[in-house]
Amino acid sequence: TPRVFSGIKPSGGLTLGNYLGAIKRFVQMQGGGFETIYCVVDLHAITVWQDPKELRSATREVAAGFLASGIDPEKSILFNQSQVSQHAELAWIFNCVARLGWMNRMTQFKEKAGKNAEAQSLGLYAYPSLMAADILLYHATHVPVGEDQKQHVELTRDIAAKFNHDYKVDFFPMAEPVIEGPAMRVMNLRDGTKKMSKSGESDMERINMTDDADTIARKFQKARTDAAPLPESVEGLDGRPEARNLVEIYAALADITPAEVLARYPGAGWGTFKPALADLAVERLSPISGEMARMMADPAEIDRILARGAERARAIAQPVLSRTLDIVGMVRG
Ligand code: AQP
Repeated sequence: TPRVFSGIKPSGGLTLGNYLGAIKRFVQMQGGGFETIYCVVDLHAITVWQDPKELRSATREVAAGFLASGIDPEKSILFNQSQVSQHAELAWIFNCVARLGWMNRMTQFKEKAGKNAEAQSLGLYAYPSLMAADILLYHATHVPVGEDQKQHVELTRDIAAKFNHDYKVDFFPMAEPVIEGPAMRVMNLRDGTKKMSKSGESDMERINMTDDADTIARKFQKARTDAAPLPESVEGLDGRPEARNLVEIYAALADITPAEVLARYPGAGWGTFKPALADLAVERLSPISGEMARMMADPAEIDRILARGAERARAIAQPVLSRTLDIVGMVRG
């Protein structure tokens, strides 16, 4: 059976971007003829500074977000990365396969590092190599990700191909990025040209999965837009990134197309559309945030689920790592 792997970094609380761009599709893939493995990638989170207490809490919050959105720990394997040490071990091998030139082309590093690349951790630079290990450790064939992660999945294919070529084996499969649907890139509410991020500066630029109804309404109300009303057709959204973003968020939440959203609100002004969007968001998110709050009140249950998931993950990962070490020529007793 085809195998899905994907992960989310506990570098803060979950956003609407993580939900629409990732978790919602993870849930759809579960039981859809795939074996599904989902990971809270805590080793990736520490590539930038994380306060230990906040990291622990964010790890549990992301896990609760998965579970509350419909990830069933019986149907999927759900765990946090650091409990399966094989990820870090395989990443080291891949650090020796990947080329510096490949890493230098990664746009996410350039965006995150900005002008200050010299001050970044070595881990942030090597991030894509750990991500390749995450995927290839399970011989995953399908990797559902947002548009922004596509380049990293392509690098994973390059690493797999070079490993297979150098060691003259046909061992690691070529993983496919799975990118589809509207609102795959949810943008910042204050600047429609930037993506909505967990770690963005201002809380007003994102919807957090734990925001209450009033906060969600206020954030959409204050979301930046131009003054023009909604256009008649989707072509009319060209050159209007903030308007496009709000229409696409509505579409993704309602499971309809952006054209259908515009047909539902012909020529509407923001005074009409923003409250409608806020109501829809609250309707869709509040059952999830309610369940997340319930789970977070008893983190022992979350920890048990993650530990059990890690045990199942190791059962797949260890044979793949052992075989890799054999191929590379490591002596093992
Ligand atoms: N704004 C977004 N729109 C659509 N998809 C998104 N994803 C993240 N933001 C958006 C998708 O969520 C998954 C998990 O992402 P991640 O947490 O591993 O890393 P990220 O993409 O770097 O997420 P953030 O929120 O921007 O975190 P920070 O601020 O810490 O860097 C991925 O599939 C991603 O595409």
